[in-house]
Amino acid sequence: MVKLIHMADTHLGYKARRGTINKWAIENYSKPYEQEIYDCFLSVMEQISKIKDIDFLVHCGDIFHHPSQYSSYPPPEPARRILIQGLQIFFDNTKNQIPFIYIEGNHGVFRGYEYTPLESHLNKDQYPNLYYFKERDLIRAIKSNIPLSLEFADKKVRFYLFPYFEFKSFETYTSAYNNWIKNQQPKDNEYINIAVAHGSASDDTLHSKVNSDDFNYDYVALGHEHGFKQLSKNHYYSGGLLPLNFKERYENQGYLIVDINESTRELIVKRISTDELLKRPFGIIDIDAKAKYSITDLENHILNEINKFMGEGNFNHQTSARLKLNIKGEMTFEKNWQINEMMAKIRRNLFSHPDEHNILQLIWKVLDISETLEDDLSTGLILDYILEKPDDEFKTFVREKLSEDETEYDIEKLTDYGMNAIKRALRLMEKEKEV
Ligand SMILES: [Mn+2]
Repeated sequence: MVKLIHMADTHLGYKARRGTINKWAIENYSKPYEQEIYDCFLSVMEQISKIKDIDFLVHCGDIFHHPSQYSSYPPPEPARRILIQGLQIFFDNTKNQIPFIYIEGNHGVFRGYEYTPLESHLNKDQYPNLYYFKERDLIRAIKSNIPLSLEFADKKVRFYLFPYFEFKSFETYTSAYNNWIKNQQPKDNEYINIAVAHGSASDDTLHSKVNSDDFNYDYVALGHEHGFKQLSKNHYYSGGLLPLNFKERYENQGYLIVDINESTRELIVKRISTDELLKRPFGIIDIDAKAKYSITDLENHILNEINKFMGEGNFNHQTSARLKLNIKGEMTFEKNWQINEMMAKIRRNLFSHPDEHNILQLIWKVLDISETLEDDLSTGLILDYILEKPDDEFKTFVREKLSEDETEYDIEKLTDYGMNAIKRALRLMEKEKEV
């Protein structure tokens, strides 16, 4: 048996920022939920390093949360220290005998730089059994048309590495990648062949050869999707260690212990759940904003719901609740406005009396049930942000500009493009708000 531990997407340094109380964070180095991820990571490293007969630890990317697409800050100092501590625990307990294989994901890398926080923020050369692969290694392999792989002759195990690669942003490399990837096809069955990748078919960041059974890998260890997922007989996402945001609340987090039989290549995959370590309520509450409710009725109803999470009446950073209210109903512009005002007031009152409750985060979303999801992005949302009749106003603008220029273009088509650009930008903004 070859035994490997598969983990991914730890996102050290992630902070729940939006609508959180500053209590505890002010007098401490980290924020409450940020600290919870650190604690969880350290206990997982402790656990893993004590599992009997493990051969490899594989981490499929995003060990740091920062920098990311939305923030160019380096990992916060506690994140750096915790990673060093975690590595120390692992290598000490395994007496430096077990390889730790890490590939970069899309988080925790400086965009446009050759070095990464793993190099600038810790001394990776200090760990002789840490194997590290980044985008630059991938590009070098592509350019020289050689495999990006790692062989352990003593154990007869071979890893094929696929650090994160954004095909959309590097179109010039895409065809080169397509040519190169044949190098990543296992050359024999004598070795156990394992692919390690950060990416997902859902956002076009996982190559079809890795996503399929074409190359006959014995196991494919995946990162980037934050919940446990089995894609096929031997393709697995381990998920991260804790849900980061409300979207991830009902996905399963943890790590995997994978046993591979040398002769039959049969897999035994055991999931160790870590999301159960969450000691705090982390809930999405649906609020029905009935048409007959006055704003006071609604406020009382909401206070009732929040009261269920008030706890013992004293803020505790380890057990305080993270709450999101989805307030649904038929909305007028005025009602939407009133609800936002009311919620801001409720949160302000709550957070100015930290001795009376145990709530860490309170956020909300107002949903107009008369709009479909599609409409929500085209008219509803644009209306909230910018214009009353975006299509018409945009068309008028385009027409004016074109007549000034005395050029002839297809106004309908240009309006279409413009609207698409706005929708795309809004989708990004909405996505950013979620994390
Ligand atoms: Mn990722």
